[in-house]
Order: sequence, then structure tokens, then C-alpha cells
Amino acid sequence: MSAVFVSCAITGGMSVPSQSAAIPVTPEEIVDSAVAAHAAGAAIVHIHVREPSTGRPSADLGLFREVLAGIGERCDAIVQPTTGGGVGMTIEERARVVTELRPAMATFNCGSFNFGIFKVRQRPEMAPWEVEYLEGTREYVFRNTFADMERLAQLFREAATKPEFECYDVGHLYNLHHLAEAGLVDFPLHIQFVLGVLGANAATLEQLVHMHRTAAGLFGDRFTWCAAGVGYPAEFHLAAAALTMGGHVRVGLEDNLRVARDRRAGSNAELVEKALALARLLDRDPVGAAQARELLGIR
Ligand code: KMH
Ligand code: ZN
Repeated sequence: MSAVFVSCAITGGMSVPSQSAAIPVTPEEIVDSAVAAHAAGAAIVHIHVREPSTGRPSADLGLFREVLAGIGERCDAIVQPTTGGGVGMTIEERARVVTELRPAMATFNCGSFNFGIFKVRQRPEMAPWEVEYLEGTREYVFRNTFADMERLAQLFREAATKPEFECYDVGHLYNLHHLAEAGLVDFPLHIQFVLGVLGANAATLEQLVHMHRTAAGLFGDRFTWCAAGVGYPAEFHLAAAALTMGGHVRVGLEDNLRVARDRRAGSNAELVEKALALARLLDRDPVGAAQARELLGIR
């Protein structure tokens, strides 16, 4: 398999804006950054939204509507919003981006787990809410119960939205298998191995191989996959591993803020360019959105 697509996670739903000036915040900034990432070669842009005045992660449907429409007007990237939602939201609220906006694709998280970002270095420029937010993740459980997932699967089907199944740990693959056995999800599946979150599996080659083998054991060849390493150098180490193993690649400021050990990324496009350079070095053929749509079987 030589065709590879790159997905770019543009802004994220857990980080705070003072972690990097490159993180886009307002709808205009998010649209501009997504369009630039697509121009640099990203076939998919993965989207969260933020409160424009503070940069606080948000799940406001109006912001999603504005961003999705803005990107759609300017390029043909596959626009993939999150259903991760915000702290305290019900699954129905989180799913509104799917039920109301009916995107071709959206994320579907495959299990509950602690999601800790309190180890992020506190910077003098951080607002008090940012420090509190990071620290507050010591108490944060990212909730995706079986009832949540079963309901979400139904809503994705009704909207004809293709799920990207976010699996952060090996048990999430068994949760997904349960959904498949229950007839709630359609094959071929598209799985994102998101590794390196504190509270879930580590971003190591061994764990990627283990999760990939587990997925192959459960689903045979009825899945496509992508890998996202959280942090630096994990983002590019996992990219190189996925490229070698025949998978697709996710990079972006949601997952990592550095382009080199001693250099912070100035933009999402810069991270995409590095992923594409790696792909070419490893003899994989980067494809654009049209071919990625074919590979994923989406409209
Ligand atoms: N909000 C985070 C805990 C996704 O984009 O689907 C994770 C998240 C994943 O939202
Ligand atoms: Zn995300």
C-alpha cells in the first residue's frame, strides 16, 4: 500500500492558547490555518473550536458551523469535526455537530479514560483560567460509556457521517469490537491510534505495533488506520512508524507544538510539510482529499 493521506489536527480541545502563539483561536484563524494545512498537503483537517475572546476550548455549534462553512468555501479538504465536546456535556450535545451539520466524517471516541494535561509547563503569560484548566484535568474523566457510544453510533448512521474511531488504548479496540458485534458500526472501519495521552497508552513503537496487531486480530483487513503521536518527538516517531507499517498519518498543533527539538512549530502547515517529507523519504505517495475520500469510502 503506497498511497498515504495526512490528517492535520488544527487546534485541539484540551490545550490552552498560551501554550503556543501558533495555536489558532478565532473562527477566522482556525479556517486560515486549516486552509493552509490543506494547501501544504493535508487531506483531512480535524476541527475543534475555541471561544474567540479567550481561546477556551468550546463546543458551540455556531462556531462549528462558521468554521466548517468557512473551510468548505475555500478548499476541498475533508473537514472532520470532533464529537469530543466539552467538560460536562451530554452525548446528545456532543453529537449535535453531527446531527445538525451532517459532516462527511467526524471523530468517535471509543472509551472513557483519564485525560491529564496538568504536566504542561505553566508559563508566565498564561491567564489564571488557563492554569486552572490545566490543573483541573487531574480530575477530568473523558466520558465515553457504552450507552454513549451506542447512542453516538446510531446518530452517526442517521446522519450518514463516517466515524473515525479514536482509540487511545488497547481496550478501546475491544469496545469497538463490541459495537461491531452488536451491528452498530459499518465496515470498513477507520481507526485512529492516538498514543501518548497521560491516562491512556504510550506513544511507543511497541504499543503502536501491539494496537495494530490487536486491531488486525479483531477486524481482519476490514479497517483502514492512521496514527497520531501526542507530544514531541512522538508525533514524528509515530508518523515514521505508521508510514513504514502502511498506515496513514496525523500531525497538528492539537497533538504537538514542536517541529524540531529546538524549534517550536510556527504553523500547522509546517508540521504537515515535515510529515510529507517523511512520507516521500519512505517511498509512500501522499494523496489529496479526493483520493482520501475514495480510500475511506466517503462522500
Ligand atoms: N476533548 C478531548 C478529551 C476528539 O477530538 O474526538 C478529546 C477529544 C478527541 O475531543
Ligand atoms: Zn481532537
